[in-house]
Amino acid sequence: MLDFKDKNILIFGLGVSGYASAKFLLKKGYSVKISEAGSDECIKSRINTLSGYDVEYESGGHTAAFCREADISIVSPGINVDNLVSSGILSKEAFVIGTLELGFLFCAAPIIAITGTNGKSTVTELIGKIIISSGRHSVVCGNIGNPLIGEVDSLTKECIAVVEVSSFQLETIGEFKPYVAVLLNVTEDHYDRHGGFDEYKRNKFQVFKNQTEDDWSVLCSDLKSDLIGKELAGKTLFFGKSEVSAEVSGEKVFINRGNSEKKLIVLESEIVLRGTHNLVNIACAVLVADILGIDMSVIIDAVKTFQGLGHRFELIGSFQGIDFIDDSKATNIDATRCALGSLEKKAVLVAGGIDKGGDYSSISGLIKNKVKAIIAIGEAGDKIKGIFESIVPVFFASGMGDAVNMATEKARKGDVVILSPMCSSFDMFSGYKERGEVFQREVFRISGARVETPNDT
Ligand code: UMA
Ligand code: ADP
Repeated sequence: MLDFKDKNILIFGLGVSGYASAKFLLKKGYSVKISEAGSDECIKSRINTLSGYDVEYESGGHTAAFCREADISIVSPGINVDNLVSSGILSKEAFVIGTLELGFLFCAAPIIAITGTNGKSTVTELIGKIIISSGRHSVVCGNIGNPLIGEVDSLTKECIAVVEVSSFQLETIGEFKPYVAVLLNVTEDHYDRHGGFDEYKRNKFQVFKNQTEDDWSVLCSDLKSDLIGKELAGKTLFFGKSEVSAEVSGEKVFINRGNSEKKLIVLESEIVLRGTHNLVNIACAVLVADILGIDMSVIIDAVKTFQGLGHRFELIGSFQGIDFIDDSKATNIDATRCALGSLEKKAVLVAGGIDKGGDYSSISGLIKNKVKAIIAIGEAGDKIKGIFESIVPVFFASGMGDAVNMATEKARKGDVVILSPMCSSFDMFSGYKERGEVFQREVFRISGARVETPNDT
């Protein structure tokens, strides 16, 4: 394993993962410097908390003078290493790992890594829930919010780390080797960081890169063709629509592994999650749990009681016969494609934010069939209008309050108002969570009272 002793370690970024990395290494007595581009109150308070340790830092920007002498650079996932090199902050030869790799190097527990464009958090949470229900200790972490390095102190080899892994994190792995690696799907996203689809897809397959025959590689059947002519080193299983180990057929999920007979696991009507994409997510989680040897009755119970996560195709209630759905976490086009595809009613779609470079016109057919009007918000508003205005009326809204007012005005009894933005949120909000919360607050405001929630009888 990489030796950190007597090395000059430099951490780039004092966000959630950089801060957790700094605390971990400093507690272990390693020599750490921190370089951070920002200098807001949160950064100041983090630096203050670390002031009891012997730590050097620079904030408000990265400088070559401060950064160049490092033996090991640990980079937060939001920072593009190529930019650090092209701006002369790091030399081409610098030894760089990401904060995920750091977590892996110190993690005693076997890792289940879940990556993909969409569904990562849902599948990560569900697998975590199933493992806990089986009585084993499991921690859910990674891109979902709490970095692996912040959890490793509590992880023994008897536990299981269920880690959501992003494409940004996969850029800076070295030895990262999950016992089970899952690739859910690869569709357009993050072109602003990864250049194009081929590069983005190559990056996603990195999750399998260090696996050996003792490990398991689990992929969606749509990705079978990507394996033609090459084999993964791990034992490879597929989930998805046909001839797979965990199969979605109509509204049913089956498991179909080894010598056992194909077995029905669950019907769509028995679960809380909605939409075919969630049946596929469930098939994936069931397959991983089966690999771990968890009793099928425990798996089925956990799946049936899984409530899903907020802001993901979440029905928040109905007002004047109009359903309001918060799908704020739909930060790319495919997530919105799945949301619209799952709707049986006509929709007024609230969309926009920061454009990530995908091809919106790929969902023109769905927009035509399912959407009666689009309320465009944020920086991508113009682009969205340009692409869809020949198909449906598109209106600009100045903010979320305005958007909810306009959407409710355009919708009629029996319709759906759905926030499914296809874009990231940082032009208007601190993240998808705040965007969803503001949407929900505005829905409650216009309803003048509590809307009927799905739990009302
Ligand atoms: N910074 C610099 N230099 C730069 C750019 C940023 O110093 O050139 C600083 C910022 O000022 C800030 C810090 O770096 O203080 C932020 O670091 P970061 O962007 O890597 O974010 P963290 O707070 O460490 O959170 C990261 C993930 N963020 C990203 O990948 C952008 C979180 O995923 C993750 O939950 C967390 O680690 C714990 O593992 C967020 C995310 O948006 C939710 N992920 C993307 C996604 O899901 O689409 C990939
Ligand atoms: P991630 O962590 O990959 O962003 P989430 O589970 O948070 O995934 O869901 C993000 C968005 O993607 C939500 O809008 C959700 O409805 C949608 N989604 C969930 N699973 C899938 C899937 N398998 N395929 C496409 N979209 C999905």
